[in-house]
Amino acid sequence: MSYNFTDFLKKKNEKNLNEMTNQEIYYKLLEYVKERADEKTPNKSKKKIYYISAEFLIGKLLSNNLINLGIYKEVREELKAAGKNLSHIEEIEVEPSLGNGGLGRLASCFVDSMSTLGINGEGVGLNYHCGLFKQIFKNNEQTAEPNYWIEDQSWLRDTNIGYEVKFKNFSLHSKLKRIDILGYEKDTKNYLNLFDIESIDYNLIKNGISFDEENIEKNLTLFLYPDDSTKKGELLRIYQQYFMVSNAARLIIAEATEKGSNIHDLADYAFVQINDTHPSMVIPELIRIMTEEHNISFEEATEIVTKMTGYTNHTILAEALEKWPLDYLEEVVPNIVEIIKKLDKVIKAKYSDEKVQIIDNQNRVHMANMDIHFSSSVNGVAYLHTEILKNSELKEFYEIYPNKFNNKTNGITFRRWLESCNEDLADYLKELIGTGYLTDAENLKELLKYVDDKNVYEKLSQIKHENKIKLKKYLQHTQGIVIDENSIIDTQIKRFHEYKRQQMNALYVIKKYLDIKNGKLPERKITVLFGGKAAPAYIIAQDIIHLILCLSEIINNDSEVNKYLNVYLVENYNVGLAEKIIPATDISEQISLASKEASGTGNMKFMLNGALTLGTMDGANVEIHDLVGDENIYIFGKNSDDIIKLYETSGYVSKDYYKQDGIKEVVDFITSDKLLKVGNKERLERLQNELINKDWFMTLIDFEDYYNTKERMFKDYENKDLWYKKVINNIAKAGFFSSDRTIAQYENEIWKTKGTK
Ligand code: 26V
Repeated sequence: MSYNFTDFLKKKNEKNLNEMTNQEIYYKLLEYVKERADEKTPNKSKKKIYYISAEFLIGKLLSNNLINLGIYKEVREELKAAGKNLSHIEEIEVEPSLGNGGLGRLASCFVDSMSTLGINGEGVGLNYHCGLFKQIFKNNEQTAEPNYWIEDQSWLRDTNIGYEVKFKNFSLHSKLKRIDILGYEKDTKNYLNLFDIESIDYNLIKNGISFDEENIEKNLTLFLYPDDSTKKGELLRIYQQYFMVSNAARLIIAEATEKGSNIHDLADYAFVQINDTHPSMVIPELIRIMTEEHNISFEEATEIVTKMTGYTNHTILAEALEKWPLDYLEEVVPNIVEIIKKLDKVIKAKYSDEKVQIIDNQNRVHMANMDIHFSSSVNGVAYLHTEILKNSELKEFYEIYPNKFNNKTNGITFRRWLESCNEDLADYLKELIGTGYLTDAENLKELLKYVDDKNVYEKLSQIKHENKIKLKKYLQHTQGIVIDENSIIDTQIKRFHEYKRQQMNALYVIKKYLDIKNGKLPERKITVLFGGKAAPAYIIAQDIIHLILCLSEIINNDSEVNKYLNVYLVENYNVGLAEKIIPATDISEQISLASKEASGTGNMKFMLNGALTLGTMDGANVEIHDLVGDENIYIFGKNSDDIIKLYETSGYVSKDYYKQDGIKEVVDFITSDKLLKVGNKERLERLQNELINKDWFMTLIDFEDYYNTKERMFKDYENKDLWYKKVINNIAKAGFFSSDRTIAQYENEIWKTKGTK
């Protein structure tokens, strides 16, 4: 029997709502949602999916869970009647920080979609106590603090499931914690399984996020991805990864055995999706357990494991593909090393090509290579990305295994990235086209019938304006940033990386600043928003952050300029901030160097929320372009074929571009007196030098085209009818990017769990 929140409080003999603080209400809502979730039964099928991932960037869960339970508006009304505001209560929730960026957010969208589609599929990962660092700006630089997100009461549920994990010199006992993953209006649910240890010791943390990296028994799940620029950091990461997959393997075998598996038939009971190479050791670990504990031959175990695993590649950057030194693995998990060596021997006997070997001639283990040989599916995350894997990065593998390679273009959950984050737009869409798009996103296409309707343009522009006001209030209250709701909002939010080219956007800001100083004024004020963290060991990315913070200081305080241009880098960008910034944005910056961004998923979120894309032909931008057509997207820059050729021929010389008119003065400004006055000389000089003399990610090659295309965008923005016609086209075509579509493809083409009994 369904009962509302007030009934729940009565049953528990709680105070009346109007006597409770927001904090108390939040905790009671947490209990209430958990109790309602208990009414749901687990998804069932003989075969179960284990989506193993080192990251799940789940975001806050309260409003999403209320939406999925179908009671968001009901609860809000109950609170309102008692004089309480649900959005204030949502603010109290601390956001878990179990991911870096796109990879972890994707995993979270996927577990939502698996539940919504009624697929028996769960996430498996680690419960990092301090997660990814909290970013704090001091003196125009990024500093890092631990993010203590776990409170006494949280979405985590304790279980009595735990396993012994053996390392070379000691063992650790794990403890499984779970978070309910409720499908959208479903009677069933799945779990996100997060393994942890009980002996975590916060006292190991010293200054900022530095900590005793050697005390594995007390630090294993303390932080997400510690610094891997040092040996100690790399070893800790190997400990984490093995701990994650060893537990996953135990869980898989326990659940399959419970259902009647004799392990020889394990592939009928389980399929493991390996999210990037972080969980790759699950392959040798499963083989080890089968051979050592279940009396299965190495050959048979290898065959079973190959059948029951699939590998997803999320990056083309060679430096980001994990290669663990064999002696590091020896130091941590010697039992696995024996299996990896055997697998390597199998491959060396078959293939002489050095590029496809698991262990290279420097004794490093190429985790992706092991995955490709010993899993049954290899997928990229957008059309272009998969093509580049097949034809260039992983060409030698594609020649051996043409049938293993497949594409699964990423997606996003519309429950969070529309229903929850942009309620006004979602309500308006329902008014126009009904609720069908909630369960079949392709129904958004029905919007096309309004493509010439000026009343719709007007309403969409009002909603955008309201969202800008909401963002303004939020940023003013939380960060002391006051944006102008009448300005055009131009946003780049994502991890800081040279290939994503935030530095190109910063150069644009400099040029605009110089334009304004020279009397060339924009028609409307422009607000450039940045958000993102940089890996603490990634110096150039820190320098780019520094440049942007310095530019904000100069520009926002210059009364001649700040009427026309504002620049802000929001602090500690996370899922919650994305949910507020995206609905308020007009221009979505997706400006990576073509061929380098595997997919991007922010691009999809912006499109769905009525922003237009300014982008290169990279990642999923290519598919956005295909769907909306040339006239509804602003594409600039060199294409991926040209860029790949330039790398092959070492044909890019940044200095040649630097010397051009219009670029030199912009790059020179980085070390101008104005900037040096507010900035750090060493950082600014290093960044400028990098741009002039190296520029590995070719910032300058696309600068002119970028500038001109952005100018064209600003001009088009002034023509409301033209702009909003494009906006409608974008929203209407966004259905393809629902993660429900992506997950349905994984299910139909790889996993095939449905109907297994
Ligand atoms: C890892 C590293 C490790 C150290 C060196 C620098 C570096 C740079 C990139 C990475 C990538 C990690 C994997 C990742 O997050 N990939 C992202 O996955 C998203 C979901 O598929 C996708 O949308 C993004 O394009 C892709 O960058």
